[in-house]
Amino acid sequence: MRINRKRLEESMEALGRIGETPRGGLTRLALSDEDRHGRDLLVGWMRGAGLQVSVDQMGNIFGLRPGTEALPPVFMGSHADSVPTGGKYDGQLGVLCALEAIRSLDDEGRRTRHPVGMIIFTNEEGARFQPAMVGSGVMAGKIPLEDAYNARDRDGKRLGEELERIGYIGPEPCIPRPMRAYLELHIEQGPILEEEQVPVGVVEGIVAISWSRLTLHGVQDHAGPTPMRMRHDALVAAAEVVSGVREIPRQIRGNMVATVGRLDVTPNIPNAIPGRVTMSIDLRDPDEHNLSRAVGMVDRLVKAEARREGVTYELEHYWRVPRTAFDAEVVNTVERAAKSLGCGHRRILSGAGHDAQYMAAIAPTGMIFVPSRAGRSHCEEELTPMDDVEHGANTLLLAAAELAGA
Ligand code: HGY
Ligand code: MN
Ligand code: MN
Repeated sequence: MRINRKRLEESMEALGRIGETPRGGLTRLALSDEDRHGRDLLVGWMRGAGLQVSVDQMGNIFGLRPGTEALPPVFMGSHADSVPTGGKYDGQLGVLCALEAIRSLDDEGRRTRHPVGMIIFTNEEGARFQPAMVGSGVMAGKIPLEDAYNARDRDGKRLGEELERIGYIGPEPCIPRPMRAYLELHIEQGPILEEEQVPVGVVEGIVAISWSRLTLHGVQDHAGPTPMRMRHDALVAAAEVVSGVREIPRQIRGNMVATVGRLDVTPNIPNAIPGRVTMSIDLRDPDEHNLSRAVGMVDRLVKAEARREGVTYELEHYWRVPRTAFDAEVVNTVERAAKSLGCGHRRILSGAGHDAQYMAAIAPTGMIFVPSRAGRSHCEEELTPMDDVEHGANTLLLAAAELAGA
């Protein structure tokens, strides 16, 4: 049993055109018009494949192919939203490979004991509305639905209203549901598989993640007449914090990563001393204890730099996802599927968060990685060669078929 490579490639091209950037990347932000357009296209394909389609309160979209017995389904899934000027593989590849696996079961006339389904999760990226992985987080009971609805984007738009606006607030409760297993195919977004020339990553788990939001309040003033001795410059304090955050992984050693990806300056003009700066702080480590130590180091760093510059601040560690281990039986099933295809494979830990991280809290979960060209992702250069996509998709098909009792 194999997937239909040509049909998969055509679906990738068609979906990839929705939100395509001039440089061939993708901007399809959660709950934007492009996201609605992509969702509509996917729902049309899911219905065309004979799936029973439903939508829950968070806009997560479910498609179900009946089994021969009324057993908990095997779900495959991922997300269809992207980061700004991102790539055409992050998330959408997993959704399309899930659909292709289901279509291939039909082509082969295969019945499965367990129903087989697919899920498209809302707002996995956390680019427009923070935090990330919100659709799966609410479903896993880790993020309250009201908190998700109250998240606001840069323009102050509320997630709940945007979900209403695009017509994807569904009637189904966004709560855990019985699952035989959850499987997610995703690009590695790092360099390991390509460096080792291995097409399939058998993902054993995901690192722990912490997101913080820092607001520094200085004294907005004129850039000319204000003597240096009088200044309380929020951007100078922020610059020290950015450098200090970059130093933390070196001090912690191990495999920590730290990123300040977002920085907003007010009033952000040449001739005013910045009065306010907000910034994001993203810390990740396979080791929970190291991550907690690093969060403490951020607290001390911000306190010291604020005092030095004479500014005040609010620092909120608002999102924490624990180091996640996937289900051994599912991981072994993925490995056996890759082996049966004769594909090179290796076990690997994910440095990126995924909806599977929350699904692991409510169902036996595993992931399949395919290589990223030069390890690049969250950029328009994101690419996975079609041969690798095919190996990954076939691994997904065989693993899902085995778990579903084909
Ligand atoms: O942040 C992440 O790791 C994912 O891309 N949302
Ligand atoms: Mn992703
Ligand atoms: Mn991503």
